Amino acid sequence: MQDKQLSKFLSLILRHKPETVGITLDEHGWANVEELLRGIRQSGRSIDYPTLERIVAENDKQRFAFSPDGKKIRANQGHSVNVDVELKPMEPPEVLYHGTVEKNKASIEVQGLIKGTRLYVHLSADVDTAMKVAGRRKGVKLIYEVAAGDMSRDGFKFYLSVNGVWLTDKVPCKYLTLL
Ligand code: HQG
Repeated sequence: MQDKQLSKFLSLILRHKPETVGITLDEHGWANVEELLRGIRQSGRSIDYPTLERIVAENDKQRFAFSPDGKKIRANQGHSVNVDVELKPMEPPEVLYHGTVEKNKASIEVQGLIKGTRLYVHLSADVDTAMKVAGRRKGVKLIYEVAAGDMSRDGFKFYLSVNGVWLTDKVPCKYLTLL
């Protein structure tokens, strides 16, 4: 299996469905590397420690991180399972961006941005990155500018994942501008 497919499978396991390979995540989202490798192999895919190291090191968005001793691994963001990856609240820049597609527009303009199945709403620091997020979906791409500075002054908390994704609980409509 190609690294890219294994990387997607890792995202599924470490963000959403660890049970797919018969493992559990601890409260901070860590999986035991030995158990993970064993579980992936038992699912019929071939993987070894050097391959996992390579996938983590070469991942275009640095989606995964090893613990300092290399014995545990977790996803840096994007979870739907309820884990605490120890994000620190952080002062956001004045504006952030969210990429989406046209079919969500009507609903977003009534409800604002909501987190759906994930633990947070995901925001990008620049338009290019937001465009890439939107680009994974079919349909006309839309970019919303988020008045993150105003939100912060109004008491909303922001977190920055170790791989540079901004996270917050929700974004009410009044902080959104369609670009
Ligand atoms: C949309 C990527 C209707 C929202 C990124 C999005 C991120 C609404 C979809 C991570 C809505 C949720 C997350 C509302 C939001 N009505 N639709 N009120 N509010 N939406 O996948 O932000 O490449 O859960 O616009 O970088 O697309 O996977 O979130 O289209 O980190 O590593 O509901 O995925 O990372 O979709 O992306 P998602 P997202 P990776």
